[in-house]
Amino acid sequence: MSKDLSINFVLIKSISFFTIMKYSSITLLAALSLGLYSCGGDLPKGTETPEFKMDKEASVMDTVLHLEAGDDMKFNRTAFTIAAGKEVTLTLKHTGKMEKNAMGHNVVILKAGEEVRAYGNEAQKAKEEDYAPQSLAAKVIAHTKLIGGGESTELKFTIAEPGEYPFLCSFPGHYPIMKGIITVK
Ligand SMILES: [Cu+2]
Repeated sequence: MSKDLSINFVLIKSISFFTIMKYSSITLLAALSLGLYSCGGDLPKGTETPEFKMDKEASVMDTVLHLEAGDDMKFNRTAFTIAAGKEVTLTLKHTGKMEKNAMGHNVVILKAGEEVRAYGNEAQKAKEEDYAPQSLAAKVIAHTKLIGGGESTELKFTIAEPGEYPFLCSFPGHYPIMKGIITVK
């Protein structure tokens, strides 16, 4: 604004030269405001390209599921969408410091229709099997091992049938908070 005012002031003295300056400053301002508009996300109609739409669609499917949980007993994500019949990798990282005995985490993926609560209630009794007992294996698609602070583990699995597959951490008392859904499409 002050730049414009000074230009206007000098205009009185030397009109012919500063008329050019003034016009170029208007052009600059117009360019700047156009730039601001496009940053604001209010794009004019017709500027959304087909490529952009394709990217949006592709990012909906997860191919690697990165899960993290710390001593705060929470998963960093609770919803994933994967493609039916395609192998995916799930990684689990324990970002906390507590030991496996006190704050262990795992990921158990249940079959569609199984309940986190029902599974978690039974599984948490099976300390000697790291809370993923063989007796409940029929309800499970796959599960990671149980890990403590600073550890990581990973798991590869494929789900053929579309549906909603619940997952949980089956360490005692964790499943009411540490749970989520993997949607298979
Ligand atoms: Cu846990």
